[in-house]
Formats: sequence, structure tokens, C-alpha cells
Amino acid sequence: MPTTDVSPAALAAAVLDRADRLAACSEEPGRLTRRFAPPALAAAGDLVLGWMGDAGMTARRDAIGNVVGRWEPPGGAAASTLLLGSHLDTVRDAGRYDGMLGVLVALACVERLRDAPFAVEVFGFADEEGVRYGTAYLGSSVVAGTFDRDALGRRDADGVAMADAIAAFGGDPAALDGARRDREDLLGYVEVHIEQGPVLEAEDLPVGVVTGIAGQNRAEVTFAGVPGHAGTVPMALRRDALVAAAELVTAVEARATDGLVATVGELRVEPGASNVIPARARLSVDVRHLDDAAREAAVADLRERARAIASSRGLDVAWTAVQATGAVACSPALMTELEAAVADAGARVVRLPSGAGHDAAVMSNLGDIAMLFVRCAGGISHNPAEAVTAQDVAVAIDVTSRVLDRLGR
Ligand code: HGY
Ligand code: MN
Ligand code: MN
Repeated sequence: MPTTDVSPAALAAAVLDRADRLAACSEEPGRLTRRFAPPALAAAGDLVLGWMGDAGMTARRDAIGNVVGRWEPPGGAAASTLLLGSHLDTVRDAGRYDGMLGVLVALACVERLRDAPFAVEVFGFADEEGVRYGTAYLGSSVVAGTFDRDALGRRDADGVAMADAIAAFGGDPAALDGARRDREDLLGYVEVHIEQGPVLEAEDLPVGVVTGIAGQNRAEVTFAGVPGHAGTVPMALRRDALVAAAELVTAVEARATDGLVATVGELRVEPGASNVIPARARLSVDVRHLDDAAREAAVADLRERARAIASSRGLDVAWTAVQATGAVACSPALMTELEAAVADAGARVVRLPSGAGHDAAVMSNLGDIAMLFVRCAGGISHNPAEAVTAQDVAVAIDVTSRVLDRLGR
């Protein structure tokens, strides 16, 4: 839906309408779940490719299925490029703005761009959340050249290997290295994203400038005990895998102190019958902190605690480190541009860290990064109640456009 009125307010309305259209692309009826590589993600990517084409961009998919649009200035091939974007995949039962807002605001800024001394590329990354394979940032890690090829063998809950999912999605597992973006012409990467927290609402501000992105560890822990009859095995003789997992879950919560957050979001029990003592319990552990040493110390403590719990209960335990991403600082030079643009747009400047992970953390391997947070209602995210206002989206479009203007001078 190309818009002739390119005012931030008009484009903000288009962004919200497009977010609604993308939200209809779901794997599950009645709620928004769009993991890596199902037809729902293909449909969402096709919509974005169409809008990119309408905006005068050359649009394509890369080897892992990211959608990439490139806008060239009227004068032809530019010597440098600014990267914008965010992700198009979602968590389960997700909100419609986490990721998608950044792609759509970037697209809106291109729609109002008339001239610039550089090109602009907009990325809609195919997998940032890592819901299907447990590893976050599949899309941006391919672009940044940090993709871990060992992950190609990981299997999803249905036993589908990642390499097969990529091929079925139309990508090419053998061409992932070639999809790495050169860094020579890059001005940097700027990502617009909902805050997913309460600070901007508390400050009564539409946008904020991000200082850094917390590091995160993802692990899978499996306790293995002995299945048995729920009615006949005496409590003292049990080797119950789920009770051990429950002990670790409360230990994870107890370890989250001094700015550290830790979460168990997944728990699978086998064989999974009410009258069978659990033989195996597999849980995810997610640990975050802005300070890498604090995060790594907490992971080491929890790993030791899992071993002690298993030992005290006569069980086996396996702790598999799935992924570790260090904390990343945003580029001071790009932050200065964002802060000036926020001030020029008439908003008070506030700086805030990101507890959530973002593709920008991975894109920092290519060069300078910066992020603009947009207020979201109640700070709610990873939840269908996720919401933004058209007014705040208009400010985000205005500020991001001003950043492009400032970088062009
Ligand atoms: O988990 C995160 O921080 C992000 O939503 N991927
Ligand atoms: Mn998310
Ligand atoms: Mn996100």
C-alpha cells in the first residue's frame, strides 16, 4: 500500500496497518506464533518484499531466508550503506510489534527518503528469537558472519534438522557463508525496537536511546532418573527427574540478584503420564546481565547446583550450553546522532540499557550499532497485549529520518 502522504503521522498509520497484516501470518490459529521457516514466515516475508518493491527498493531473500531491501540514492551506486531493520519471527503467542516494528519503521523511513549520499539496506531477519532451534539470532548471525555451522544439525521438536528447514524454506545451507555482508561500505546498523520494559512509560517519553544490550546464556539441562509406578514406589526410593528439575527452577530464581535475570521458560517431562514417576525432565535456562563476568559466574553457579541436585537424588544430569552472547555497547558516535535527532524532534533525551537481546548485538560484529526504543504499553512484550501508539510510532519515524539526514550531512 504505497502512501503518497509521507508525513510521519501518515506513515505511522501505515506501519500499524502493516503490523496487523503481518500478525495474520501465524503458524497457529487464534494467536501469533511465527517461528523460523514455516509457511507463515514465508507469507510475512512476501508481504515485506512487496512493500519494499513499492518503496522503490530492490528486494530479495538471502541464503537463510532473511528479506533484504536495498534503496539506492537517485545518483546511482553509493559508496556507503546504512543498515536498518529487525526481525520478522516471533515467540509463541507473541505480540505484533517485537521485531516487526523495527522493520516497518525502517521501511517507512525509506518511503520518505528523497535523497542521501549513501544507500540504505533494510533487513527483516528470519529468526532472532530462536524458538524453533533454541539458538537465537540465526538470521543476523548469517549476515554478520558469526553463524555457527554446528547449529545446522540441531533438530526441532519434530526432529527436523535446521539444514533441512533452511532448504525447505527456499534457503541454501551451503551458501550461508556467502551471505555474510561485507563491512567495508557500512556506516553502521540502527535498529528501532519496542522497549519491552517500563522505563519510557514511567518517564512519559515516546522514545529512548539505548546504551547497550545485555549478554545472554541459553542452556538445556536434562535430569535423568528412574520411571516407576506412582502408586507403589516408596517416596524414599524414587529417582524422580521432575522434582530435581523443580529444585533447579527455584535455584535459578534465587540466583537472580544484583541486576541479573534468569528464567526457565521451557520444561518437558517424559514419559509424561500422571501415574508414572518422571524418568526425564528437560528444562531451558536463560541468564542475562549487562556485565559478562556476573553472567558467567551465575551460569557456573547454576551448573554446579544442577550437578549437586542430581548427585543428592541419585540422578544423572546433562548441562548443554546452547549459546552465549556477550553484552554489547552501542556506538557513542551513532548514539550522539540519535540523541541529537531525538532533541531535534522535540523529545527529551533519555538513555537506557536493553535487558532484551536484539539483532543489533550480533550486527555489532560488522561495525557500529545503535538502537532507538519505542514506548510500549505497560512495558509488556512477548505477550499478545503488546501495544504501541500511532503517535509514538510517528516520533520514531521522525527521529530515524532525522538520523538519516544527519548522517547524510
Ligand atoms: O530473548 C530476547 O531477549 C529477545 O526477545 N530475543
Ligand atoms: Mn523478542
Ligand atoms: Mn525482538
